[in-house]
Amino acid sequence: MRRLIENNRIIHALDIKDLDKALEIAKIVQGYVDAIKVSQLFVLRNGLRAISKLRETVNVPILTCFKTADIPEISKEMIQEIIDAGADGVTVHGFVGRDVVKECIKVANQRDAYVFVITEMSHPGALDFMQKIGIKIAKMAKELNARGIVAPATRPNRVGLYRNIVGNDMLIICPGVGAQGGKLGDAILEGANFEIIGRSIYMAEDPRHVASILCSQLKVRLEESSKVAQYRVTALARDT
Ligand code: NUP
Repeated sequence: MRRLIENNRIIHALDIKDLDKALEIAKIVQGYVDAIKVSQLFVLRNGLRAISKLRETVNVPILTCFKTADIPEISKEMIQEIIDAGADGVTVHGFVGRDVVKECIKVANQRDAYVFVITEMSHPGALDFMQKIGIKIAKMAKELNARGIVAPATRPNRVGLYRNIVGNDMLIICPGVGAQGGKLGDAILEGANFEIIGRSIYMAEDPRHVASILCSQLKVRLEESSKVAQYRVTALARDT
């Protein structure tokens, strides 16, 4: 399995219809992102084989977000199929409960793949039901030793709350930057490991250029804020 490395700290969500175009974009942006993520839509349109084709095209990990949410016996087989098709990581909904998440983690661990448990989604409707149970889901994910969670870049303050719950041993990946209104870097500054960006990159006229710009803007933002943080620490130290 390919490992996630915090280099550019961007995961590209490639929800594009045409497989050849998707492979082309994956190839040209891979130097600026740390993983490529595909959704169920990608497989519905292009077939399960498209995951391994994508994996053969790039060197970065391939994450899938099928948001598995069935009974344990079915969910675990779904996870198994997705990983066997070439995914380095999968997602499972947390709201379906402990038994499902536990089975999915077990199967993924046997194959050395990442499991991310979805806490609270990034769209406005997540406020209807999901947000109310998100913290409980994060606690469960930690207890079950999931590799990570998915949290909303559209609500960076929530990312901070989730980081406090899961501690530093778990990964937090955050969709919602760009097209959904999340600001580049906000989620990472609140404790996320990676931000997921889809349309802002693949719908651009020049996806490679946009990916490179986002990548350098994020680096600058993170460097500047660590300088600010250092400055504040020094300033506080002077006060004592
Ligand atoms: O809460 C979630 N929000 C979300 O947007 C969980 C997700 N998996 N996603 C996915 O992230 C969504 O399916 C899409 O693939 C990507 C965001 O893409 P974009 O809004 O940057 O185009």
